[in-house]
Amino acid sequence: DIKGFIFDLDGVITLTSKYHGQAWHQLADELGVTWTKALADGLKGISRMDSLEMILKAGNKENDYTEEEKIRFAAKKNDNYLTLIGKMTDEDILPGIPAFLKDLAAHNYKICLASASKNSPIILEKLDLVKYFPIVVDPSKLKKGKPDPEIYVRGAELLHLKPEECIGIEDAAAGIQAINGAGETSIGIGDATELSAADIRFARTTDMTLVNIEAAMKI
Ligand code: B16
Ligand code: MG
Repeated sequence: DIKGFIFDLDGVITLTSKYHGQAWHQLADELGVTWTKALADGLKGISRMDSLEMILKAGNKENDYTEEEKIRFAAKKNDNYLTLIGKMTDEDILPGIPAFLKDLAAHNYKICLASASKNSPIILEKLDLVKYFPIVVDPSKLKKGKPDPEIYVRGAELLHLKPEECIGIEDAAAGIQAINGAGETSIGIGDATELSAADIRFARTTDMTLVNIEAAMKI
């Protein structure tokens, strides 16, 4: 039986990717790395330092900087990002998500957040969603980022549930891979081709309702 839902943040609850993109784009320009849509898409779900490595690699610059310089670049990106997300409000929650969370809580499902973002507590506060997410996986305590299953394994542990009792919700291929690897049921939100590995897929957040999930699987 399904007893818990483990949520990704960016692309599922809100669209922070545009702000991540803007902040990384600015840094890429400063480093002389050509910014492309493929690069922006590839960064979804990937940790901050892994994102920086990807950008440097795209510009053949992965060996050009010391670890110290890389940490400085990532900190600079994050400063820009924090400025960009500073104006977020509950209007930035994706459509259908507040109703879905309310429905889950009304049915006593356990809920937690499994975002790679170290900024997710700030974002949950800005979106006024802390009441639904008293439990948040701390990504700084994990050894590996998505697509490694660790973050979803940890999410189930924090909910005191077995993986098979959990549904994970993701918008990125790396995230679906992490959920599947953890032995949980995966819901993908978005493009069918990108999310072909998802157990259940919805084109948009408004389609993700308990009724539709029940129709896709018996819970
Ligand atoms: P931060 P998610 C991820 O969030 C983003 O998709 C990814 O682009 C970002 O680099 C990562 O969080 C780390 O974020 O720099 O704020 O710690 O999709 O796992 O909710
Ligand atoms: Mg995501």
